[in-house]
Amino acid sequence: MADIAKLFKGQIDHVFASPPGAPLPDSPLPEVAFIGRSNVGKSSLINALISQKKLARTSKTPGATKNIHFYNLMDTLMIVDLPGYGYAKMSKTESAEIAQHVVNFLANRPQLKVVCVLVDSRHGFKDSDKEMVRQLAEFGLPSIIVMTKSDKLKEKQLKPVARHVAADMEMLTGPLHEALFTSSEKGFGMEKLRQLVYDATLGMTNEITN
Ligand SMILES: Nc1nc2c(ncn2[C@@H]2O[C@H](COP(=O)(O)OP(=O)(O)OP(=O)(O)O)[C@@H](O)[C@H]2O)c(=O)[nH]1
Ligand SMILES: [Mg+2]
Repeated sequence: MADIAKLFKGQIDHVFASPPGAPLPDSPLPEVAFIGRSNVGKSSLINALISQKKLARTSKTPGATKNIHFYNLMDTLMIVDLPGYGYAKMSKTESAEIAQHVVNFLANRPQLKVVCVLVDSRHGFKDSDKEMVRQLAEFGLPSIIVMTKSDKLKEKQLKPVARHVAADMEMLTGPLHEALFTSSEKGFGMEKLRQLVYDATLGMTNEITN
C-alpha cells in the first residue's frame, strides 16, 4: 500500500501529446489507458487519481481531448488519456481520424497492460461502450469498468443502476472485476481504482524506482 500512495502522489510529468497521425512515444514503462464516451469524465478521473486539479485538460464541452496524452508517474507507470468516442458534433473526417489513431494505439502497444473503460453512472452501458469492451478483449487487453459521476446519483438510485450494469457486464467478455463506482468530484472509489490499476500494471514486478 505504501508504494501505491508514493506512486500516485509523487512526481508527474506530462511527457507527450500525440495528435492523429503522429507517432507515439517510445517508452518502456507499463501503461494504463482511460477510454470512454466523450465527456464521461476521463480527464477528470485522471486528475483525481493522481491528486492534481488541472493537469489533464477537462471541459464541460465534449471533444476536449483530441490528442493522446501521456503522463509519466515517477518513471514507473505511464497514464494515457485518450480522446472520447461518440461525440456527434465533431466532423466525420475529424472523428474518423481520431478513432483510427486510438485503434492504432490500442492494437500496437505491447507496454499497454490494462484499459479503464469509463461509463456514466447515470446512463449505464451504451452500445458504443459494449463495442469498446469487446474490441479490447479482441486485442487481448484486460479492461477495468469504471462508473463515473456517481455523486450525481442519490444513494437509493445506485442499487438498480448497479444491478443493470452487472447484468450488462455478464454479457461482455474481458472485464477484470465488477464495476467500480467513482466520483472524481468527491473522490469516491479512488483508492480502490489505484489498487486495481497498480495490480494490473505493476503487480508482478512490484517495483518503484525512485
Ligand atoms: N459531478 C461530477 N462531474 C464530473 C465528474 N467527472 C467529470 N465531471 C464533469 O464532466 C465534464 C467532462 O469531464 P472531462 O473529464 O473533461 O471528460 P472527458 O471524458 O475527458 O471528455 P473528452 O476529453 O471531451 O472526451 C466536466 O464538466 C467535468 O467537470 C464527477 O465525478 N462528478
Ligand atoms: Mg478528456
